[in-house]
This record gives sequence, C-alpha cells and structure tokens, in this order.
Amino acid sequence: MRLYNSLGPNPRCVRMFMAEKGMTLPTIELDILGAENRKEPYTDKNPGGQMPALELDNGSVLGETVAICEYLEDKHPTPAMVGATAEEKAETRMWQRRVELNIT
Ligand SMILES: N[C@@H](CCC(=O)N[C@@H](CS)C(=O)NCC(=O)O)C(=O)O
Repeated sequence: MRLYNSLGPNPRCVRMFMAEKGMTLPTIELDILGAENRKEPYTDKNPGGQMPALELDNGSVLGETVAICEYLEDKHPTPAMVGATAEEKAETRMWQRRVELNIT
C-alpha cells in the first residue's frame, strides 16, 4: 500500500488516523499548489483528482478520506478508531459527517 499525500485537511486526516494507529506507509508527495494532482499520472489513478488517495497492494486506488480511513480500520482493527460497538461507530460517523459537511 502507498499513500498519495499533500497539503490540506483531508490528507492530514488520514495521516492523523494512521498516527493514532501507529501505522506508517510509503507516501508519494504531490504539489497541489502546482496542480500536480490534476494531471496525469495521478489522474490515471484517481480520476477525481483530489487528495488523498490510497493505492492498494492489488493495484486498485481508493479516493475519499472516509473510505480510506475505514479501509485502514478494517485492515488494522486495533486500536479501534471508529468504535468497537454499533453505538460508538454511529457516534463517530455522526461527528465525522458533521465535520465533513460543515467544516472541511
Ligand atoms: N471528498 C474528498 C475531498 C478531498 C479534498 O477536498 N482534497 C483537497 C485537499 S484537502 C484537494 O485535493 N484539493 C486540491 C484540488 O481539489 O485540486 C475527500 O474526502 O477525500
């Protein structure tokens, strides 16, 4: 796996999530101020052109911060970041959605 990383709150969110889990991944840094994320070869991998993205070992590429974090949670369940029970997971997802809609 490798993380396409850049400036910005969404890549930072994935980095914070990984740090809380004690995970490290190889990263590829893109210059979003120079719009490197809006050109090939990155758009070949993530046609939406936004950051971050996670390239999986099978070659597929995940965009969307929440999808990336939930994938990492499924692959590395401890420590649980989303929650251990249905109630905890629902509360995390509620706050995450509020932050996504109203802040980021
Ligand atoms: N819905 C996307 C939003 C990603 C996003 O807005 N990324 C910003 C950086 S924080 C970005 O790529 N900005 C540069 C651009 O859109 O060209 C996600 O949740 O990952």
